Amino acid sequence: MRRAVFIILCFCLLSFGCQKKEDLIKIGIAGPMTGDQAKIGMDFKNGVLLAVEEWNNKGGVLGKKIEMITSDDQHDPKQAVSVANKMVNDGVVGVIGHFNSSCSIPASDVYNRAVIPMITPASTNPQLTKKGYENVFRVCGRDDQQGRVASDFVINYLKLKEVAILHDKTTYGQGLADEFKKFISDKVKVVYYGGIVQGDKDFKMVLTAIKNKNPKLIFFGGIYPEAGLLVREAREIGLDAKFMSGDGTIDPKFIEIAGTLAAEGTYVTFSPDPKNIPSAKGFIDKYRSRYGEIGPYSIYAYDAANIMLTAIKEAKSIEGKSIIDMLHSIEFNGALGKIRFDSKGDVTVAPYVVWITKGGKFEEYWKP
Ligand code: ABU
Repeated sequence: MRRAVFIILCFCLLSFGCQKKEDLIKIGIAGPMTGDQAKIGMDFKNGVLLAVEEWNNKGGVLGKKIEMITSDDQHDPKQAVSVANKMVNDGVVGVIGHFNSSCSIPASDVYNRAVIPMITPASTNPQLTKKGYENVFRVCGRDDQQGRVASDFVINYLKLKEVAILHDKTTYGQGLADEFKKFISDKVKVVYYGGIVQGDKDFKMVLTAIKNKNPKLIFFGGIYPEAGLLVREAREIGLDAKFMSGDGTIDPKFIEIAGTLAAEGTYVTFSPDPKNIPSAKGFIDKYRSRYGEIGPYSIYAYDAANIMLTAIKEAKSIEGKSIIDMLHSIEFNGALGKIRFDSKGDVTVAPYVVWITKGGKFEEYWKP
């Protein structure tokens, strides 16, 4: 008898301290949790975890504890659809994710059919919110906005006349490269335009072709693993054109892969430094003491989770339509400041700036 009681007690402790499954509200978090973009996945996960723990410490939401369901999409669109279906079947009431636009866009079809809200912290391709889905939101800006700022910087600040444009053939990478090209083409000669394959390691052939065109700057639409290799290999073959990229490159891993010396002076577009945003201080201190330096999208994941949970609380419901309507109607006080969504699910303010790498770190450099 005593043995049976012991077994039951152990079972209860393992099951969220005797919390019954129906007493839990499930929130999905999806991104690249393994592989070469796993650093971003961890940043997402840590940001959401911090928010969920804060809510749970205050009693959860609607009187229920919050459970995080973490899904690894491996930055693969097919895997993203598969994990989206699994999370829907598992009963998530909202999803924070995905990271890659190439994953968020197909996964959004799944969440839309299931009438489940998704908030991506980082997918910037304009197509995501052009589909007319009411359930889709992002707390970051769009690539048409950062492409414009990048071109403004090259034309009016650097005053360059010849550039090369490269991309990684993904929805995000090519999309951003094309936005940059669209804005720059009137004033600047594009001496090279082409794509590389994500996951490749040796880019010396394409870099040699670019070197022969003598551009003053290479703009790359893509993510930090390839960006880091491109810069390292460009310097190795004596290609010393300036290097510029977008928000997919602003990660310490970029500098680690490129090497501090090769990475020095690289420009990237991203939102302003949260260290200068008073409302972000509490988050930064808590995150640092727990996980170390904040990643570029940690704070976006944290705000996305808080926004989702606030909408559930204000809607007094876990029904998808009610949460979605609430997300469209209220203004949120996030760590990043006030956040409001427009009718498409985009943030109403997306202030991109240019950052630079100096001495092995990124710092804010130029405002349009
Ligand atoms: N915006 C950074 C990279 C993520 C994506 O949009 O694909």
